[in-house]
Amino acid sequence: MTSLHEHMAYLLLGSNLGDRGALIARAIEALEQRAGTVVIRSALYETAPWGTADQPAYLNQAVGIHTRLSPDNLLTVLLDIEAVLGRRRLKRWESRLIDIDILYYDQLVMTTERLEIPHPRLHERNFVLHPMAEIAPHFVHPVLGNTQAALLALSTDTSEVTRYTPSLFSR
Ligand code: A4P
Ligand code: MG
Repeated sequence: MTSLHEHMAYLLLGSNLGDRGALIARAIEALEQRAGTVVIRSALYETAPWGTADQPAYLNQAVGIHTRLSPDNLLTVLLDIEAVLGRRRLKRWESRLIDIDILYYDQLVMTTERLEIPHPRLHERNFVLHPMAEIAPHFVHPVLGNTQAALLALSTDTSEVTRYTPSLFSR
């Protein structure tokens, strides 16, 4: 289940429905309680929907955590946090209010039916590369061999990503 050693995992949080900033904040609190210690977090970014145009804008945030959970157990915890937050808020919506993806887990490369690490599409997505280049510019992608800063510089994604400043009232 859990290992003796701590691992470094990078996660991406995203929300495009409901009170996006509050959902991401609550997901990070849940991560602290159930997955490990959040050791670094990016700014919040407001990002154009990638893949489908007719969706509201996302907020995305990347975090680095120290965890003793295996990748598989970490995923189980993330899916449960998604379910708890989604269910509690707006159960009538079909879309998920909160998405938590595993981007990296140490320098691990794995593919199972349930889990692919590194996340297979991360290098094509400015909404991942901007926050990752902010918090871990020198971290090397274990398959592509590029740093996060280099992946961002090489990205051909044209979708818009801007730093998001929540209003003082919603902090
Ligand atoms: N899974 C496999 N690998 C992983 C991983 N590394 N991390 C499996 C997390 N999960 C992983 O996930 C479906 C299953 O993927 C999980 O149960 C797990 O077994 P999901 O999050 O329910 O699927 P999804 O998100 O609907 O589909 P997909 O194709 O994974 O979508 P993405 O890639 O997650 O993209 N635009 C902006 N601007 N910001 C966003 O955050 N997100 C998406 C979703 C699309 N466009 C976006 C954003
Ligand atoms: Mg996901």
